[in-house]
Amino acid sequence: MEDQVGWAFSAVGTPYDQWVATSFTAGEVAQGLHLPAADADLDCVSNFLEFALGGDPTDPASAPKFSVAPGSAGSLDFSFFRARADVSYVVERSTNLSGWSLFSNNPGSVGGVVTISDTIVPGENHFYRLRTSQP
Ligand SMILES: [Ca+2]
Repeated sequence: MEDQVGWAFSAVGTPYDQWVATSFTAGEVAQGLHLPAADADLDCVSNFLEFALGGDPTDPASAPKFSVAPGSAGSLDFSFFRARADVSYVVERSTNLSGWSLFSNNPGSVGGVVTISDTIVPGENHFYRLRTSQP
């Protein structure tokens, strides 16, 4: 006769924790390379932004997944890959890098490239930033 006792469990945590489990080795986690503000592959994109934009945090060739480029006549296109349903994406715009205003809140669809167009105003600077957070 033989008795067996076993346990089955799965890791429970935030979606970021689950992403860490599939993106980093135990050795990398032990070194703290998995932390949201860290930049494990030294591509100047934080791990959390890699998570939000669908990047590979251990491959510097996978970034960046956002851009600003001329659009149709008289416009400028700001684009990024919206990878996650559980992340808030807020695009802000500034004309002077000190005062920022909301330009778009969670635009586009999850799993696709989001492009936001802005009208070019002659003689006016436009700066954009993407703020990502997890509720
Ligand atoms: Ca990175």
